[in-house]
Amino acid sequence: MGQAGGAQATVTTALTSIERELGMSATLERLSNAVGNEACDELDDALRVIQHCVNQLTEDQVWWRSSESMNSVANLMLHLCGNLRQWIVSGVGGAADIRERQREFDQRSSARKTDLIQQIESAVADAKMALSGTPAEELLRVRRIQGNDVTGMQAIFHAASHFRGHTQEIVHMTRCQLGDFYAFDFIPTTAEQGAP
Ligand code: NI
Repeated sequence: MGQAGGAQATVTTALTSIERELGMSATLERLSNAVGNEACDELDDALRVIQHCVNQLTEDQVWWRSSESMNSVANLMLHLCGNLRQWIVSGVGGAADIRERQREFDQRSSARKTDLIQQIESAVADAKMALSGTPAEELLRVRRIQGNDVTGMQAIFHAASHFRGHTQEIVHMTRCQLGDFYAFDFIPTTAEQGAP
């Protein structure tokens, strides 16, 4: 191979490496989009379950608590709004952090179901906006949230699992209050789904 051939080989190697890098960045973009989309789907599904519960409860039952030191379903909804706005809308999306955490637990019977649902729908919508199109480097960048140094990825895992955890608590409180009148969200109908 002469000099020209050597130069050609160098160009080919450089092109291959650029193609590889482009391929890698495309994969990273697909991966970071997938993380954001999965988090959005998880929030949407948990929100749907919360709505399913609240729709079955009366205005009083939404504010019921087993003792003064325990949270009502309404307080948990306000708490989820605060957490989601702090960890995702602010922590990932970059909005100002204006959370006043204690107010989430201190509030008493001043908001109606429709207002509570509207607040949590709005928090989820804003979180989904912050999660859409988050680049891979933002998922890896460390930022400070609620006194914790966390990557964007850790913030998303925290907020999504926190949201789902309290959602299940809301399901439990709804079932405790309604007993046999609770309408299940999911009833398996096929053997594959676990039907008896
Ligand atoms: Ni919590």
